[in-house]
Order: sequence, then structure tokens, then C-alpha cells
Amino acid sequence: MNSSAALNAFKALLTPAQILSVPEDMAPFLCDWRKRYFGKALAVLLPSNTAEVAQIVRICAEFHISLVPQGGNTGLCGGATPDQSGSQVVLSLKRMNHIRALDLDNQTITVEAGCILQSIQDAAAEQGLLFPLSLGAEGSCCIGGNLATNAGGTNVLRYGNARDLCLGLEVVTANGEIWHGLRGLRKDNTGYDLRDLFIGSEGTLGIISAAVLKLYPMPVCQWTSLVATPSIPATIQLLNLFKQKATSLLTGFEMMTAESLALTEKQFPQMRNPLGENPPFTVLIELSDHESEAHARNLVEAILAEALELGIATNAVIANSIAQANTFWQMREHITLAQAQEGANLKHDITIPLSAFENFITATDQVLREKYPQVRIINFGHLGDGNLHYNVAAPTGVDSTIFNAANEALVHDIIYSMVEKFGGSISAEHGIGQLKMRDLRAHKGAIAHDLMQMIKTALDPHNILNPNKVLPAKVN
Ligand code: FAD
Ligand code: 2HG
Ligand code: ZN
Repeated sequence: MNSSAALNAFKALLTPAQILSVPEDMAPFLCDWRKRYFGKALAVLLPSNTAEVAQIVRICAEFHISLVPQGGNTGLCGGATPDQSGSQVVLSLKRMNHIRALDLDNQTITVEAGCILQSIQDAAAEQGLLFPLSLGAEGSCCIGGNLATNAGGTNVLRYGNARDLCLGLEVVTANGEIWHGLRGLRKDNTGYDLRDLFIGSEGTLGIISAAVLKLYPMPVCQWTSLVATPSIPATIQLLNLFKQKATSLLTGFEMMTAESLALTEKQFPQMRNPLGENPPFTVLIELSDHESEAHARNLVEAILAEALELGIATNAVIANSIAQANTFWQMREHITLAQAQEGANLKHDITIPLSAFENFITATDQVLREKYPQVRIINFGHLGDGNLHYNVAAPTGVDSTIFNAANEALVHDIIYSMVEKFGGSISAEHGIGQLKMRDLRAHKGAIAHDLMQMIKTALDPHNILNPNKVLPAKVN
């Protein structure tokens, strides 16, 4: 490795504004959103176009410098944070934020990797179209990061996750070549699907520089309601009732426990549950209609009336304005912020088959409480997808940093062994990054893990792309 020669080569390629090397300037790029991982870097590079990205990678390959791609730096698994060596470069895609094309006939949008998710939603909306990927960090995360993590969010039950919304990619490979895969085709069976290989690879196989995304007709209205349910089985029955009666109009089904909303209200006192005292479960349900407001309102009222009659819902409130609907969503999305303000927590972003949800939660809570009677379990998530955020916080009054340092490994083991037992996944939507790298082999199994390692070696033989993320770097 020759750091100073590499820096000189970067300086010859980029303008001074595109190279950050002063610690204060680099600081925001060197720690993750949760402030859990802190790294060092030789430099932070901010290319303006794909050709510059390719040249940066070629310089890195020549001087054996590894690089860490970064978008909005909102990832929750430490995937975008460099290591402690100070020899890696952070490659921020932020400047590459142009919308290259919007094709009305094909209903697609072609965007650069650094486009903020919300700006893509806005550009589509200006044409009366919907880009349905939606998540709490949408005001700051970038589409390159969304695709690199195969982000999920709140519309997955209707539109799928980031992978389902992407038709084509432009990718810079580990040897600095540009793969021009920016096709807007809904059918393309031409051998191995390279697009799907790069999606979800968390910057370890290639650098996504642009993407073609699917657009959908914009619904004419949305009805958002908050519904109180007495139990998990009742909540699942409610989900299935909505699926049956509202079919494809059902676009959101989010579950929040009383504990998660109590914590949110503690940190953000203006966020009161309009259902009154927090019921065991509060469910946020969203219907999107292409017909008329009256059609959707009648449908939602009829389904809720039936749910109340059946006893699977005990109370419900329908938002009477867009502003009120927004406050419902804010309550849901502030759980993560409330947890961050309360102190560090142990996150478990898991999926469980809905048929096993109740038994999983009962069994896991029980084992955890036997070991840690006072621990706070903050459960919420995208129930419509079987995705649970099973987050564990230190008992009230206990220093969370000290608690986590002493107990993190055991808490993870307890929860992940239950995830295995009930046929789930240890990462539903946030990815692996550094956080779950050591747990991956046991979860995927040796064969799948070895195949992943072979793919990594084939595409990045010198291990310069985000090493020690997802897969451990091989010691030669
Ligand atoms: P970054 O954090 O910058 O990077 C994430 C990973 O992708 C890293 O491994 C990085 O190296 C790699 N990467 C970034 N850009 C590229 C690129 N161009 N090419 C190759 N690799 C790249 N996630 C969900 O799935 N669903 C949610 O509901 C959700 N809600 C969230 C709410 C909050 C408040 C926060 C803070 C986060 C949430 N997240 C959620 C997690 C996070 O927002 C997503 O993972 C998001 O997709 C990350 O995008 P980013 O641009 O911030 O990526
Ligand atoms: C969400 O669904 C995000 O709000 C974040 O995926 C989950 O904070 C979390 O654990
Ligand atoms: Zn989530």
C-alpha cells in the first residue's frame, strides 16, 4: 500500500472540494447513525460522476487501498463506516444526485446513486406517479444505499422492497470497469441476474452509480387509521381481514406495542396516542385508493366495523386530514428516534413467519426475562411483512453502554437462536454490515456462506470493496 502516492493520484483526478482529509471535515463520514461504530480514513472522496468513481477504484486497486461506499449514512448495521486503520477511503456518492431521465411511457425513472430517496419520490409525484419505497430515513438516505441494503420500509406488503422496484443498474466493478446495466425491462432472462447480485450486497461486490426504478400510478387518496388490538393473534386476524377485503388497496400495516409508544411519548411528549391510554397493540393501517375518497372511506369503515364486531379490534380512529395522518406516521417513525435519545439499544431486525409470530414472541420474551427480568423489550415493525424490530434496552436507571457491553452477545444469542427455532431471518431489511457479520455463517449455513465467499472472491479478488462487512476478510 502506498497512501501518499494514492492521495496524489486522487488529487490529480478530483478538485480540492472533492477530497476531505482534515479530521473535522471527515468526522460526519466516519461514524454511523447510531454512533455505535467509529472509524478513521485516509480521505473521504466525493466523485461527481461515474467516470470519476471508476478512476478512483482503479487508483485504489493499483495502490491496494480499500474503499467504503457511503450514501446517506443512515444504515443501522455499520456497513458504511470505515475500520480503525486509517488506511481506507470513504467513497461518498452524495454529489451524484441527478435524475437522468423520467420515462412516462415506460413508467420508469433513471437516477444517480446519490439521489436522496425523498427527491425521487418528489420527482415522480410531479408527474403524477409514485415511487413507493418509503422509510423513516427517506429525507437523508440515498437510493444507492437503499439498493445496496435492499431496503424495506412501510410499503413492502404492496410494492415489495428495493429489489422489487429496480429494473436496471450501472455499477463500477472492483477493477474499475463500468457495467452498463441501466435497462428498463420488466422481462430479461439472459443468464445470471447480475442486478440482483449487486442489490443487497452492501458495497462488497461493486459500487452502484445509477439505477432504473419502477414507477406506479399515484393513488387519488390514502386513508390512515390507528387501531387498538388486544393480542398478536387478533392483530394477524386483522391483517388478514384487511388483505381479504381491501386486497391491493392495503399499502401499510405497522404494529407498535404499548411499551414502544410509551417510550416515544416519554421522549416526545407531543406524540400522544389518539386511541387514549396505549392499548397492548396499536396498528397503523393505510389504504391507498385509485377510485375515490368516498370509496376508500366506506371500505375502511366497513372493515373496521367488522373487526370491532369480531373483537379483533377494540378501538379505532381514522385520520380526518392529511395532517392528522402525518401525525400517525410520525408516532410510528419516532420510535427509532425515541430509542436513540433514550440511550444505546440492542437491535434485532428479524422476520418470522406470521403463523409463528405469537409463539416466537412469547418464548423469546420468557427466555430473555428469565435472564434479565427488568430489561425493556421495545417491539414494533412492519407486521404486514412479518418484520419485527425486537429491540432490547437496558433496565430503567441502568447505564445502557455498560449494560450493552456486558450483555450484548448473550442477548443476541438468545434472540437469534429463537429466530432459528421459529424459521425466521436475522436480518429482514437492515442488512448485515459489521453488526451481524459474525452471526451470518451460523444463520445461512456453511454451504450458502461458502458460496457467498466464492462470489466475493470472484468479483473482488483483492478484497478492496468494503472488506470485513457482510463477510470476514480472509487472512492469507
Ligand atoms: P448508507 O448508510 O450510506 O450505506 C449502507 C450500506 O450500503 C453500506 O454498506 C454502504 O457501504 C453501502 N452503500 C451505500 N451506497 C452505496 C453505493 N452507491 N454502492 C454500493 N454500496 C453502497 N431501513 C429499512 O430497510 N427500512 C426502514 O424502515 C428503515 N427505517 C429507518 C429509519 C431510520 C430513522 C433510520 C436512521 C434508518 C432506517 N433504515 C431503514 C436503515 C437505512 O435507512 C437504510 O438501510 C437505507 O437504505 C440506507 O441508505 P443510506 O444511503 O443511508 O446508506
Ligand atoms: C423502522 O422500521 C426502521 O422504523 C428502524 O427499520 C427500526 O429502529 C429500528 O430498529
Ligand atoms: Zn423497519
